Amino acid sequence: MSAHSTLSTLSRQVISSSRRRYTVPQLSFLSSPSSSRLLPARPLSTGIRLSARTNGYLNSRSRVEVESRRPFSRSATARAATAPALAEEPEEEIVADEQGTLVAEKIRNIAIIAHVDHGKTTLVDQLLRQSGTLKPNGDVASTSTPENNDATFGQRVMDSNDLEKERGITILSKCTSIDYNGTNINIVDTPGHADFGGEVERVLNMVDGVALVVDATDGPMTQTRFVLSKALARGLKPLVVLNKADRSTARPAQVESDLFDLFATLGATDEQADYPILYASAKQGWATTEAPEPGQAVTPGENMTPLFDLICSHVPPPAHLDRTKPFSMLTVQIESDPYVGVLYLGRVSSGVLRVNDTVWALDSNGKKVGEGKVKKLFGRRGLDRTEKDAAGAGEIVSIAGIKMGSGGVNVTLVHPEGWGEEGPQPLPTTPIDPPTISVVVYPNDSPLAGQEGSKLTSQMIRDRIYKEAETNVALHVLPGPTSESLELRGRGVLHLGVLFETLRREGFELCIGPPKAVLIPDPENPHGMLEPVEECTVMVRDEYAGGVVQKLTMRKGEMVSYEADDAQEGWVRIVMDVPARGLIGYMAGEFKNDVHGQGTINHIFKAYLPFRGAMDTGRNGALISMASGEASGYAMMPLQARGTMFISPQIQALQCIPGMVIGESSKAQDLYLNPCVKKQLTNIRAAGADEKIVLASPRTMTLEESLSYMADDELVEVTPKTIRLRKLILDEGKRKRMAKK
Ligand SMILES: Nc1nc2c(ncn2[C@@H]2O[C@H](COP(=O)(O)OP(=O)(O)OP(=O)(O)O)[C@@H](O)[C@H]2O)c(=O)[nH]1
Ligand SMILES: [Mg+2]
Repeated sequence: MSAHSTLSTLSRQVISSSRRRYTVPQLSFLSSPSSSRLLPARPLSTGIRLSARTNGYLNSRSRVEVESRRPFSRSATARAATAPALAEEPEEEIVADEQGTLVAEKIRNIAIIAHVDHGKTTLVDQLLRQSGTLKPNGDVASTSTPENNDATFGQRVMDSNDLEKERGITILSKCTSIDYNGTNINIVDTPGHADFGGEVERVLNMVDGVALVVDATDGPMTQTRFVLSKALARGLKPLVVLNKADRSTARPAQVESDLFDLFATLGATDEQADYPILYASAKQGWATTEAPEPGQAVTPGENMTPLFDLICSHVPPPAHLDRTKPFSMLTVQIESDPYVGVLYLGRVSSGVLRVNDTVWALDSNGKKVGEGKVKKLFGRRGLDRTEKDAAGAGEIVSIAGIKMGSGGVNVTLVHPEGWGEEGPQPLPTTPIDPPTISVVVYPNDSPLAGQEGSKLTSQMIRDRIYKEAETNVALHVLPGPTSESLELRGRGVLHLGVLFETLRREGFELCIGPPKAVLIPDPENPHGMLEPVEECTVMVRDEYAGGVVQKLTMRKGEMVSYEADDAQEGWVRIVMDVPARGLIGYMAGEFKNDVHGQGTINHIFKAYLPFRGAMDTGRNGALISMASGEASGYAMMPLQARGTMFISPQIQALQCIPGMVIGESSKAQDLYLNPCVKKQLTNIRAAGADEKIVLASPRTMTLEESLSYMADDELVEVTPKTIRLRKLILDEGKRKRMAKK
């Protein structure tokens, strides 16, 4: 395509709308015939002015004032339905300079950050819809209502991989791009779960601003603090969206005040603390700058226009990046495409990159780790990739054609020439927080190994895990205690659990040891160790608070504060410092039972503190199978009195092996049982009816729950179809001998 030469003859040129589009394969159903349109959006309906004044609540800070130039009069029902219609009006087009790159002043790069479930992905959905980037499935303009709007467009479209859809959470950061009145806005949706904090840290490299989303009921939570502290440390100026303002429980005044305190505690500069606030409902598709009267609900806005405008006015364009220097870019993510192979995603840091340019890859020490000719260059439009001929500093692009031996993330791509005597240098990378949890992974040595999976050897597991560590920045891989094993370190059980879940779907079989906290030597005490301690915030109904505090104290937790929650009557907010190893078992299952489903628990890494000694997790002995074969209801019925079962032949036919943990005993000692006895059949007909077999429902555990539950001498055996909790040493005699030593 000779677009580059054509473009160079013109001083200002509208990017060709006939440019080829590449659709990300798994999302191809979302592309539409008219999607080559570059700019949707109606002309600006509002103008934004930032001004500082007292906000009427507890703190004095800035507020955005919007002068509405076009009165909206539609009803609330029509509000979300207008999203597709917004795109039908005349477009203002994005302009490129004579090199074919986007003008830096017309680019905005922003990350959406927040605590888990505060509505980041839902917000990105609305921005995609209302900018006209995401087209509805079919012609729905006349039938669309807020109620069916999600079905029309697809819900949380950015959560695109299988695990994300299943769990309803974001795991990987993802980038999308929309055009709004001539401005190209690149939006990065980030995960909110503490275990995926590394993902947030790495994408902050790529943006010039952040939208901090805060739930208007919950207020700032642990992960709000974490992501905000990372953004502030990078000198970014956040804008704040108080989301879920539609809920009747919203308490914007209190949340605003808490948020201001948080900014102050985290040492925000005056400029950063002068953040603008929007009140929004991502679900209903509106944002407004109008602060509610004290004690009143937020008056719903019309649409997301105030947020679009605020992004354009508050986030600085990447104009500070020098386009006259040679090209350089730090890679942030690796993507793969069935047609063009591996793609490296990042924001161009300097210069201009064109197709066919030669590029070197440098690791963080400046060593050359790869090179190649740029085969393809892609920008983004919604969920699709769009091909480009050139990209200038500030643009977020994916590059195909570079070959690297290993690595791929945090690698600097540079033009080899033009750097003077020193030659090309790597771009600085910000170190991210170290992992706190470690597990050991072994190949599957069970008698049933190889029946379900196809990838069994330690070499296959090793290769795959090392490959994962190249892109999963918070994952560290070390040699394990045996030659066949590996030690994996991650941010939490969920972080590692998601990796194992991915592996088993790829056909791997492996055995995973119990998660342990990563201990480090104490510099002040040559015989002591330091362990990671987490600040744990529990919101719970007051009748269950005592039980939670007791359990966390047993796990060496120390009380920081205990106070009634302002938001909900009858609830308390407890903050305790608990060693990370104490939370492993508790968070997954026990907490849910203790609070009868009425509570939340969140944690954030606090510090490495002196080891607090052995702890009692209160787990009883195990019910261990001593036979192999399929478990039978006939055998299990009388065994139920011994404790809680983890398996039930009435729910799932499961092969047992000797040494498998089939339940938790009601006593402290382990018990050996035979769950596989079959009723002997004779040819003599019994006079009476057979005894009816009634089994209690078993306690079924997910992979992460099993990891959290397991004891030190146990393993979780993971195969594509089965998760089996078992003893490390399957043979009873050998295990007892080892225990005595
Ligand atoms: N009432 C109401 N619910 C909302 C709003 N925004 C999001 N939700 C709901 O909140 C839940 C979580 O939304 P997500 O968009 O997945 O939250 P997230 O921040 O992306 O979550 P993670 O990526 O897992 O951290 C979903 O059930 C949404 O429907 C809102 O404005 N109002
Ligand atoms: Mg999300």
